[in-house]
Amino acid sequence: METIRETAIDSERAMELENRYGAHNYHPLPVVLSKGKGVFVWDPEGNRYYDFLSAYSAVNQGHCHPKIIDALNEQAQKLTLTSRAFYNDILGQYQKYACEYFGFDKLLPMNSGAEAVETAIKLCRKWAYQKKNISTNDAIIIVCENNFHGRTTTIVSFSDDDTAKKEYGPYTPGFISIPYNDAKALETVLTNHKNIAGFLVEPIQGEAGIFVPDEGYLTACRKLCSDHNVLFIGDEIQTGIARTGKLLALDHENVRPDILILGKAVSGGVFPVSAVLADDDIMLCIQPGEHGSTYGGNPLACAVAMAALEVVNEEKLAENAERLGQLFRKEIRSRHLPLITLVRGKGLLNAIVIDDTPDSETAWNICLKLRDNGLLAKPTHGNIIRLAPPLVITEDQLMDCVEIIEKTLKEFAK
Ligand code: IF1
Repeated sequence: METIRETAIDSERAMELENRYGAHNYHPLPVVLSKGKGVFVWDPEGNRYYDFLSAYSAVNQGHCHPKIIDALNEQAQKLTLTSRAFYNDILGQYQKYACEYFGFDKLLPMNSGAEAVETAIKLCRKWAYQKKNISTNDAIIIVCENNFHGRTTTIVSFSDDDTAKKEYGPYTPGFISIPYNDAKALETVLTNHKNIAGFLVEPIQGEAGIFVPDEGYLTACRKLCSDHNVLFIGDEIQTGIARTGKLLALDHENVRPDILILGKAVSGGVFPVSAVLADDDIMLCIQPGEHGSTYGGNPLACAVAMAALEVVNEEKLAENAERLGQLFRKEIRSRHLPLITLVRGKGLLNAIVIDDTPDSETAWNICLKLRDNGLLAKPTHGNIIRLAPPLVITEDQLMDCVEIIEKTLKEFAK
């Protein structure tokens, strides 16, 4: 019988199949990955690369971390999915572990990050009608310009990125957009509108190009939300799970959100897992039958997520990200590399801004050369290259990558 899967196909065949049979909703860098371990990925021809994207910060624990894979394999032999029509023997244990881990009363389990963001929006609106007495269907949630919170129709409704938004109307109402990193702008909207339910914010704007707000911005927004009885909703899907040098990016300012949104590395890149955490007075605004999903809270996800979170503590990934992030930015800055106008970031979530226009091909072409030199990265918008390795990277590996970046930029600048 012909095997369904063509074993050991080469890169060319893999790209040919994807281009022929796959939707063209991405423009991947021309490299094919067939194996991953720790900070490394390999193509079918056996070429090894440092992964400096980490699947957009989903693989913080490193590719195929043995502890997480073991948890997956063990649970997969027992029970993978029950739906929430019944209890199962691991969901409550995971919810307890995660609630104590992040310091909240309850956890609502979902699968993708966008689903968790949608859940947070629904929860915030419910709270507004039940607890803040905003008239039904009049709740407003404030978002920031240049946000990225996912790609559902409602989420792109409040995006200002035309590529993510155009031709997906009609759009969901109930959102006001304000400038990022401007607490005064938040105060103005809170003062001039009475139906504000929540403020949804990324502690660092990822897709926008790793924009780190001024020190104190998040603290000021937290206070404004408390003063105006508005829920502070922290989207830590990309910045959470030790990526920025603390467990959560909000921890750098000791800001506690009313609703915490997690995804990506909460499962170490092994399985789609996302979560919304909040205290009882908010979380219990959703009653049985009012929200859910087939896979949300499945036993496989719970086993994987618990292992992934344990790895963060056991291997001190936040401390490693903090120390090596400082080293990375210092090394890149001190070498005054050609074509780099600046390097910015926090922990191991960094980006270099390339000295060319956003619509130029330069950043893309630099990424092609980085690939040839054994390091995978991809531009975010235009001339910004995100550099975010798994948090298990060692100092020697990081310095090796700094050398690759220097070599590549010098070659490119010739
Ligand atoms: C793509 C980047 C984009 C996110 C934040 C929610 C979500 C994401 C802060 C939704 C997802 C991913 C999506 C992926 C590329 C990547 C990304 F910022 F990380 F680079 F697009 F902006 N909140 N970010 O970053 O989570 O539903 O994807 O699980 O869509 O191309 P998701």
